[in-house]
Amino acid sequence: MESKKELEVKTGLCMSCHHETCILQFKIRDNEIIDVRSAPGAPYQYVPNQGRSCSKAQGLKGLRNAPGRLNYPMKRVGERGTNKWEQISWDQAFNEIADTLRRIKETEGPEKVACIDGAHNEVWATSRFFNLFGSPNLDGIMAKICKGDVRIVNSAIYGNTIFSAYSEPPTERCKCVILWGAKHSTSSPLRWAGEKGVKERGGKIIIIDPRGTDEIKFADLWLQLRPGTDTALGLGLINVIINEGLYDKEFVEKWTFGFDELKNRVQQYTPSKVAEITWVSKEKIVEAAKMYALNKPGSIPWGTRCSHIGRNSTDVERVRCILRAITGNLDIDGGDLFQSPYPGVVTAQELDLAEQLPLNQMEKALGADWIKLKSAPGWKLLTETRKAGGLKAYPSWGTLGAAVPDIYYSILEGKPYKVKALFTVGSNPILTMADVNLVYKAMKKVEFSIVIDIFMTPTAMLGDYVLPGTAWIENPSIQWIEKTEAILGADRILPKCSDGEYDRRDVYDVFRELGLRLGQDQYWSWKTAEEVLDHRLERLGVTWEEFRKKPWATPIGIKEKSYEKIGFATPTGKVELYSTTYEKLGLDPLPNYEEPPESPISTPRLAKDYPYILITGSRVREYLHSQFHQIKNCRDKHPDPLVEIHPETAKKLGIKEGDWVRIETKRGSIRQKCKLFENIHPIVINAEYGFWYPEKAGEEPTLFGIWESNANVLTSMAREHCDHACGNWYLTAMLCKIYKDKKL
Ligand SMILES: Nc1nc2c(c(=O)[nH]1)N[C@H]1C(S)=C(S)[C@@H](COP(=O)(O)OP(=O)(O)OC[C@H]3O[C@@H](n4cnc5c(=O)[nH]c(N)nc54)[C@H](O)[C@@H]3O)O[C@H]1N2
Ligand SMILES: Nc1nc2c(c(=O)[nH]1)N[C@H]1C(S)=C(S)[C@@H](COP(=O)(O)OP(=O)(O)OC[C@H]3O[C@@H](n4cnc5c(=O)[nH]c(N)nc54)[C@H](O)[C@@H]3O)O[C@H]1N2
Ligand SMILES: [Mo]
Repeated sequence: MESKKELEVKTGLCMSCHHETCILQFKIRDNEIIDVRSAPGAPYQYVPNQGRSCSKAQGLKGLRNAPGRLNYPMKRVGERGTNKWEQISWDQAFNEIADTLRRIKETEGPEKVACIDGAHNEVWATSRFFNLFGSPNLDGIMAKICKGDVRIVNSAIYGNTIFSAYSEPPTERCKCVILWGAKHSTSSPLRWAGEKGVKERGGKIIIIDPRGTDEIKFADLWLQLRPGTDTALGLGLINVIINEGLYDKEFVEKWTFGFDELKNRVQQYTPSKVAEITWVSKEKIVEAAKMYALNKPGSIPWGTRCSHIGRNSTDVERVRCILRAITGNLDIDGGDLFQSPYPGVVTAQELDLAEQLPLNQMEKALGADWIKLKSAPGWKLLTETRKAGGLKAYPSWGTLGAAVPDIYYSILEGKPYKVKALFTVGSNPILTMADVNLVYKAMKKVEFSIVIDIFMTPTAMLGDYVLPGTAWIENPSIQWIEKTEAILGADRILPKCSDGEYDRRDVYDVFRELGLRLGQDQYWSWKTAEEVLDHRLERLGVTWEEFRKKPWATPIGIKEKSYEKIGFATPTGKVELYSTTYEKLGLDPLPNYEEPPESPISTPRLAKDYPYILITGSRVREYLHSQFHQIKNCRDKHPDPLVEIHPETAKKLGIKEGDWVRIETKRGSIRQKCKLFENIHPIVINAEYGFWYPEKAGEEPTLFGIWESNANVLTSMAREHCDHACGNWYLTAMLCKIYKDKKL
């Protein structure tokens, strides 16, 4: 039947990969997206000039009316997890939630309200609310194991964050890229296009990955390391670069602190010792060190996988920081540029009002005693030095927070106090957080639970109030590519509600309404997300209405070597190879290698029963974490969760391609379908993560099949497994066993 409504064409920024910034053109009729492609002429396109877009972008066509979308606020009427709800008005939801929060704040203290935050567009709005409310117990996935840890380590070592932690591809001058725990052909197609360009211009590509992915076809060198041994490898590379005199002497002399101490430390990491630890041959270690040090400028972008290896996670970024600095690749065009504060737009960090959280409340953050770099003690030190260094106050979002494991443990154990109310905003921790058993028990036990999502997820199933959010294509936002001063915008491609149909709200609206009811009136004067954007664009002299019509500003070039003017915003004013900040916090001032919490070496007895090494989380094209599994177009392309197993291993265990395989760790077992894969070490297996079955029953005990194939049944949040500086939990590089599943 021909629709009555006119065809509309809209352009907006895609957020389907978190950090990516493809600009898409949508054709819309009658509030349905009927076509999605890269916007012609836009600076950021999936495959430049071909008009193509990826499977997730295609999946957006079905997002508005997909099965399981939340349309109205709901309040639980049955027991938790029984899937019995009543539809309520937003006013009722806001009033009841605000009353409970007020009571907890007044009788028990604001820190008893906690929040797990995801990667929605308006993360600053949740921070703003919590900072004003007085609770330091806001944290989440992105703040910790997805960039937050990298930002904070960079800040301690450099006083600033490198830019290639974000989605920018390397610039034209780049001659060498190290893809280190990063599979950009899947996770960041934009970056990968730029990285292939480096190769086409005669540059080098080095891959550090236990699996040989599509990227190895382009690689000059592939270091197939044992999972979780990255810090040792990095220290080995530094050893070669220093001992063979391949470092940038002038930069080291003038701009670094602690070179002699570093030199001393890396002496124990000889290529042969590192070869023993990592399984990479010593020849390859030497070759990689030379290739990176001699093909300048070179870039080491961030790769997430190393943030997930548990105790030793953040030292991987520390060795990467040091490598960039001692080779003189820091803040130069073609190397790793710093972000530079651009006065044009009001940043998310300016909006989150970190200064409003009183220090005595900040100090109550759960886990502040053991994640020192990532909580009040580290925040105080870094803020002071950044201010003294002339940079803006340190942003709280992504850099300050509670230890997520402690939020869940606090609910279960009441120590050091009991969290009474828990928000989960734009996150699906039952699928994406480590140790699902723990998260599940805490979500069942917490006194009061509010979930804001766009779908009825397994996590939402355990809420008391479930509030329907707008997806990013239904809410407006800007993203700002700092170094090149490009600003990209994402309009509301579809309305949040229309003609009485649906009643979804932006995350901003929700926290504003709660803020207004809790005495925060003066801080929520912008009535809508659009008014916030007017404010954020004010200094540029454009309104959101004007900006949204051409939602990208042309990049205007690159600025390098900012340190020549302002130095480094660290206590010594230099790149701290030896970190005085770590030292003051009682942490090791130099990076050091620790075995993964579970490995054939650290836990040999466990390895007898669990002889394989499990890695999880390598991205797949059709899904964004736990998202898009209910979107037909994506699910049809990728119907089952897949585990990659080496053919020799599979043969030994009587497993064939397509067989269901049971994967078991000390914490539980799941099943996934075998995909034979040559380019993986025979004792390493790679399990997909984020997989659930939205078509199965939502109520307990099924909970949309979360116990069946969800890799985070296997992972851990035990404190002793978590990173000692930032608290990253343990998602990959652990011991497991595998066997053919008996069930069909
Ligand atoms: N399609 C799609 N794209 C996405 C996402 C998504 O879910 N789907 N998620 C987005 C988000 S939030 C993130 S954080 C990024 C992540 O994207 P990337 O940073 O590219 O990370 P991954 O794809 O998770 O893993 C990269 C590689 O690390 C390897 N690896 C596993 N264990 C180790 C190890 O111990 N050491 C080393 N050196 N390598 C190891 C894996 O084999 C894999 O090839 O992707 C973003 N883009
Ligand atoms: N084992 C293992 N675990 C991992 C990883 C791994 O590699 N291995 N990767 C980790 C990483 S890097 C990341 S970033 C995390 C991701 O962890 P999460 O952020 O929890 O991941 P998502 O599945 O993307 O969940 C987002 C939720 O928000 C909802 N949502 C989407 N858009 C919006 C919106 O605009 N507004 C609102 N209100 N809701 C929205 C979605 O429906 C979905 O339920 O997972 C981490 N967990
Ligand atoms: Mo992430």
